[in-house]
Amino acid sequence: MSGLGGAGDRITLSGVRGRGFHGVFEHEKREGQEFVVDVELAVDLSLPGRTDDLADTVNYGEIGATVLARIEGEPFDLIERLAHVIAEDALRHTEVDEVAVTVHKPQAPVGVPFGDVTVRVVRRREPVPVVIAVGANLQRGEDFPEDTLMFAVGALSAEAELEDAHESALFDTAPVGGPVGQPDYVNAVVVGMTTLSPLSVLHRLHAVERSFGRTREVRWGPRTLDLDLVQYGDPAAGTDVVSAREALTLPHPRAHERGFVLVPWLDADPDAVLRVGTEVVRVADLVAGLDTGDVRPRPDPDLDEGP
Ligand code: A4P
Ligand code: MG
Repeated sequence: MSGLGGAGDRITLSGVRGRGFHGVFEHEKREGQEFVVDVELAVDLSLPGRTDDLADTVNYGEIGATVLARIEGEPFDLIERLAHVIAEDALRHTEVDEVAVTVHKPQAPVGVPFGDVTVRVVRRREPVPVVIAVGANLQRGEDFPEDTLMFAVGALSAEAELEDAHESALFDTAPVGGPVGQPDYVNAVVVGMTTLSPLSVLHRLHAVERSFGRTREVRWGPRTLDLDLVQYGDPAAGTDVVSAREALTLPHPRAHERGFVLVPWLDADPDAVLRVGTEVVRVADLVAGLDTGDVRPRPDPDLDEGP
């Protein structure tokens, strides 16, 4: 389980200190005093553990600099407010699932002899919509791609902690790119809400891929299961995350031109919108502008084919 209540990975930076002017009294705003801040971040550290690459984790130097800027910056009346804005800053990092911030004010005007006074806040992300594209074109043991797809869609909701998840119908689609002669794909799209960070969602998708026997050999090559994070957040509300990093590219850079993503997505959510560069575009409009002849709804095996 991730999150500060669970047993997941953590980055902790404690004792960041600086002079600030926070407090309700006039002399506090005028003379200032010392504030000390501890930050605890719930972050999935499995990827940087494997890659040894700073780009795959949260740089604690950046966290420290932001905390110090808040201590020394705009004066607030309450340390509750200072803790809150520091937590909000931390959650802007795409790796951070949850944060705990403790603000110490050891020279606070308490009126009695005391050791320290602290405020601790714990903040998680607000739920945001996510769009996940699912594709498969290889048989795995006894399971045909459509079976793998159905199982994977079932596993996704729990693994990526999706609320209100629902999925599109299945579509048979011609392969785009990759080696000549690879089999047709079965594709679907799952939409739901999550409080996980974007990077955690992607790691969870990789875990589901692995549990269905996915190996990475040929780019755009045939696969037992491919899960892509198409969009995180709502571009219409400005809560979507845009990222050009190799480890996390958002929105998915090719989604806007791919019938095998857009047609199932429209089926799952007729009002869907996608960020394309600086524009926010209706998925229905993108589909209308595409030749989608090679994306066909899969016949329902329970229905009679008719005469
Ligand atoms: N990565 C970074 N950002 C993301 C993101 N938002 N979603 C990283 C998913 N992965 C992301 O992905 C390559 C690397 O991108 C990973 O390290 C991941 O962490 P991959 O899944 O290993 O490789 P891939 O799927 O072969 O490449 P890519 O670029 O994701 O290909 P696409 O665009 O997913 O295309 N034709 C049909 N008809 N149906 C299909 O489903 N799929 C593909 C794959 C090609 N042709 C297809 C279909
Ligand atoms: Mg992929």
